[in-house]
Amino acid sequence: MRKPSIRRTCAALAAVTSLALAATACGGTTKEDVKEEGGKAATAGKADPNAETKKGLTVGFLPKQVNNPYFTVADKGGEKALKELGSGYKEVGTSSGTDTAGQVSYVNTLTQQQVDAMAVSAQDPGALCTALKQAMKNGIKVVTYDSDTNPECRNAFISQASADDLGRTQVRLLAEQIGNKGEIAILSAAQTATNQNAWIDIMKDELKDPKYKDIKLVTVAYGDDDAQKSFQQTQGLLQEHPNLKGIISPTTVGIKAAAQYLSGSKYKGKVMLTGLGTPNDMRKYVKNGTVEAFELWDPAKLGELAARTAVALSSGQITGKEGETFEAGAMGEYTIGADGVINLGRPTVFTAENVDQYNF
Ligand code: RAM
Repeated sequence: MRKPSIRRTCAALAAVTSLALAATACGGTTKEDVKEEGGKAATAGKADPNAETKKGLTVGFLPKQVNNPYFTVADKGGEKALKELGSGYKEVGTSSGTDTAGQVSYVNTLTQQQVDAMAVSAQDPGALCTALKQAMKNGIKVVTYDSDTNPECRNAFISQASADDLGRTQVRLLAEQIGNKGEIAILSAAQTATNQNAWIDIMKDELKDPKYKDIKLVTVAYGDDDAQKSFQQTQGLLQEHPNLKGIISPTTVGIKAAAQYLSGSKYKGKVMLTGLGTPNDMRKYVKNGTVEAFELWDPAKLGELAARTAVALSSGQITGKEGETFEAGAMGEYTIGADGVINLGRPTVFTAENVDQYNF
């Protein structure tokens, strides 16, 4: 993938924005110095946990994909929290989950608009880095949520749950459903997605455990978080692997499309499906016997934590360094972990017994 050079991006920035901002973004005087520390971007200066929470800030949300119901819920959580905190919210983004160039240009737009902070879910770990570093040079706080960039390209990452936990639990769920035996496949999102790739690496590691010696991962397919492509990929998986016993789809778009395909096919209830889905999308497939169990975190809480972290960073209460703590309203206190990662909590497993208790 072609990454924009600093010169090209700066020339583009100068062409569309005020000269002062372009000069700042391209190496002129900056509001604050950003230095790399411990593999992540941390702003110079010390955190003041007692600093007043600033009001009237603008936080821009840039999800992986705007028309994805998962991000609609997540970003609404961010909007609600910002309202409570007396700050403003805006959302920009691409409708395709594989439009990294589009994401780069939205980062630049938010920088030009001089937002105070941005919350970004990255389609690719490296592609946004130049643009995000320019944003930080302009004093804009950058948090990633859901899908990270390289750590030095943001101040903090709001992780939905530990990647380790998510990768291993999805394998355990499927292994149980297929009696620890048979061929399995993974139906992922975009091939570059940081979050899915992190989970898939852990799944492969989990599968090395001798207790899974009779399970064989035959392939990883990519549906790009596009419903139609994910549906077709599921169909293809079953045609190419007639002995397939189960599919893990760690994406809300993928698991829904796979469930839709299985539920209308002869494989319903025979080929097991698990992964990450929303209760609202999956309810009918759990009830009609296509799916036994799947998992997810509360996306609204993820968006809320991203917003609250962005405001805490902008208020100087935290800088993104490991060990700093901050109050996230009713969500309680959070501590920043290694590499600026903040974990939301543990995922919930949904089955026919509890799926009706959730509405997202
Ligand atoms: C999709 C996206 C998102 C992921 C969820 C589980 O909506 O790929 O990044 O976290 O699924």
